Amino acid sequence: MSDYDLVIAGGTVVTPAEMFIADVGVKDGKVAAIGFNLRGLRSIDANGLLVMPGGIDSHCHIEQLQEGGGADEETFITGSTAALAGGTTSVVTFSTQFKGGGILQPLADYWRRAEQAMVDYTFHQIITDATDAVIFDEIPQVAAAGIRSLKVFLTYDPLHLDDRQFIRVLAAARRNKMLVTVHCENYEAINWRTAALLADGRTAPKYHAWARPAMIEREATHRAIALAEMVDQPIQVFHVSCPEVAEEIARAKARGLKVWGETCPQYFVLSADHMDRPGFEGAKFMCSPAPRDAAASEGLWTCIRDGVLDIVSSDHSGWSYETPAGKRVNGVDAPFRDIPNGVPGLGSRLAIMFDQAVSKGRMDACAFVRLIATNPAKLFGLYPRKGTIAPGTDADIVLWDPTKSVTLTNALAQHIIDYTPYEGMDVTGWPVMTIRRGQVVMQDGRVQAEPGSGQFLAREPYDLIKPTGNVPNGFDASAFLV
Ligand code: DUC
Ligand code: ZN
Ligand code: ZN
Repeated sequence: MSDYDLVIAGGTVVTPAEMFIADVGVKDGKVAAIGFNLRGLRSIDANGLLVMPGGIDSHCHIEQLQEGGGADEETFITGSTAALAGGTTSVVTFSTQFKGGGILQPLADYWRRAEQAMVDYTFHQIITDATDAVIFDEIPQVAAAGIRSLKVFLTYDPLHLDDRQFIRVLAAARRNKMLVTVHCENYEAINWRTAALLADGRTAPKYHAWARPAMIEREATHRAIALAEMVDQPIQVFHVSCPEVAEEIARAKARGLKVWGETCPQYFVLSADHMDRPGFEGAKFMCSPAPRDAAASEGLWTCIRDGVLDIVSSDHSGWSYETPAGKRVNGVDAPFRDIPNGVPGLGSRLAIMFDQAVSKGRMDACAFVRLIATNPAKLFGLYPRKGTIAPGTDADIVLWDPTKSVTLTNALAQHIIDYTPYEGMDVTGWPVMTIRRGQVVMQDGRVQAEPGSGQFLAREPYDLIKPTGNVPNGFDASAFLV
């Protein structure tokens, strides 16, 4: 008799806390038991493999709506394919707002697109125009729909918010039990340096990094933290590029503030030098904040070990290199200012980080699991349904061969973007099977899942993002609709 629909037999189960050899029994899409000699209708031999929670990519841009119509090239189907190929089973993507418009209509349009997903999904709601209607009327409806995180940009035309608008978003999040995620770079400083660089004829992709040095990321991070402290609103600083910025988060954490930090694979394996390739080639590596240097990359490991940075997400962002609407939308001679930012990395996030973290001996597989699955689940209100392997959790599992060496190529990434910035990089450790809610959806690189088989992950209010209760003078200004 079979007690389980599926048994993953004899692998090394990796949880955020420990590693042990056991069988995992799956029933009705959930982990039902961890033990020995479990019997299932189907059994998968995981001997010699790591059995880890499916990755959660809590920051990726998939089919994001564009102003004037249309959407990013990466669709929910192609993005899901890349995710599942790379061992990621859940994503958090972005519903956006266009200045002068509301958030509910684009959210409805975006949600319809997301229903094609083959991974489980939820959204961050981007706020680019903090009008009374958005702040007092629409954000409460977004929260009620189960979307518990907002995203704001402190730079980028036409997305950026000024401090007053940012404070209003923080207060709205506090009232509606949401987390605020922040893109921290100083808008005016970037514009000023950009103008000077262009005036000096320095237009090539490498000057992208010159326009946005680390201190302008640090300044915005400091400001975001100070304003969040004033409102008593938890925040997560997105895509921290270097230790100098992470120091601001470390100081906030040391003072007991609810501030968390995310970084991305590109800040470990790319540097500003990549943007100095001949001709237009450097555009392939342009993202914001800009990758720094080898010392900064190495320093990020200390930030992770010290618990200052909590998450590694991809910030997957799709602009093909050869297509007219991609990186070269303004021509191959466009100044760096006019080249779209972002690098693809949804499918390669786990492989790069496993190689860097575990295969290169910087940390064990439990710590890796925390970075790519458990902490994203906890910080975005998906835990314990997602992010670990234990009885009652969704059976989102990646079987991982820790000894398999692979040279990364764009074809292996399985996204729609026509290049990967990681082309030719050697990694050790590779996903051989992905299981989503008990169903095998990737085996040996072949993704097999029905469009629309991903589920929307509605998020209830959760304890981690409760305010601390400390506001200046004991006066909670967020209670007033100003
Ligand atoms: N930076 C972002 O903030 N978003 C997408 C791409 C990028 O480089
Ligand atoms: Zn950003
Ligand atoms: Zn982003």
